[in-house]
Amino acid sequence: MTIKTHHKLLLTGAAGGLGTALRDRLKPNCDVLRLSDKADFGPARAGEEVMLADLADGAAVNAMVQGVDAIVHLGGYSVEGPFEPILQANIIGVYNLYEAARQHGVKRVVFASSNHVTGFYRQSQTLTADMPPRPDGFYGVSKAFGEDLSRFYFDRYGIETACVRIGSSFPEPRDRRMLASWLSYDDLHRLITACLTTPVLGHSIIFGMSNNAVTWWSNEQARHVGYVPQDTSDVFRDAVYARTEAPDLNDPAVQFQGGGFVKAGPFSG
Ligand code: NAI
Ligand code: 15L
Repeated sequence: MTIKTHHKLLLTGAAGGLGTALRDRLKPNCDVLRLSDKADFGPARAGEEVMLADLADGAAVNAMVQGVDAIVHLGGYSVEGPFEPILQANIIGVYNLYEAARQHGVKRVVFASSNHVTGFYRQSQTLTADMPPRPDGFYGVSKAFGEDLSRFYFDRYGIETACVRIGSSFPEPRDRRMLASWLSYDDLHRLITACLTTPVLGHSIIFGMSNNAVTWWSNEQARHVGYVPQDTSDVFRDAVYARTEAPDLNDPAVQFQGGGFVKAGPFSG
């Protein structure tokens, strides 16, 4: 299967954890990989361009998007926290990105949404993509906004988006919760590749998880994307159980899918 379907691909959030993991993995997906972040991460390597931009700066985002064929949008405030920086990066930032995409005719986006859009569902529930959001904080609300905004830009302007509700994408699951939510870096790349290459993407919500035995999510409604995970958290299960305490079933972080995010804050004044 050829995965090079785009000439120039933009990766935002390139200085972050997932951006760093995807930088080399995404090279075969394109001729030129344009990398962006607000933080400096050094010079471009072969086959790359670097354009620093703050997502809250509309003019900078417009320049960042000009000339690319598709966007993998990872940039943003990535945890629960105070509203103001989340507003700037994840709400104004995603608006700036879609406005730039519209103006420059970019037709496909992979948007890093989050499991925290639905963090206030219980760990005993299995979710499908058509269930209503139940965000577990300002961060989850901001990702739900990104999902809604991208749906509007699809319905109105035909910009296709995969909203990937990433679970927990780290080298290994860090705790028992992540045995359900874990997404390996290689599976994340497989998922993004599927979103970039599938002939018709539409506006799709996809749960970003590996092939874990314990799961809270169903991707039955995203079969057209053709994502087939190859990794599983199961190989880490014994080690995670050995180094972690038995869960307190009265703890909201254990009851709800969002884990500790459901009890973070308050962050106001
Ligand atoms: P990260 O925090 O390591 O990276 C985010 C990057 O975005 C950083 O390099 C940061 O400098 C950049 N950024 C923040 N505000 C910005 C702004 N205003 N303008 C430009 N760049 C800005 O996060 P990570 O783990 O790499 O996540 C990447 C994306 O995936 C984020 O959008 C996050 O919300 C999402 N995600 C990640 C999950 C994970 O398990 N790693 C789970 C669910 C969602
Ligand atoms: C997220 O959305 C965060 O970006 C990441 O750092 C993890 O906290 C992840 O969710 C998770 O729920 O484990």
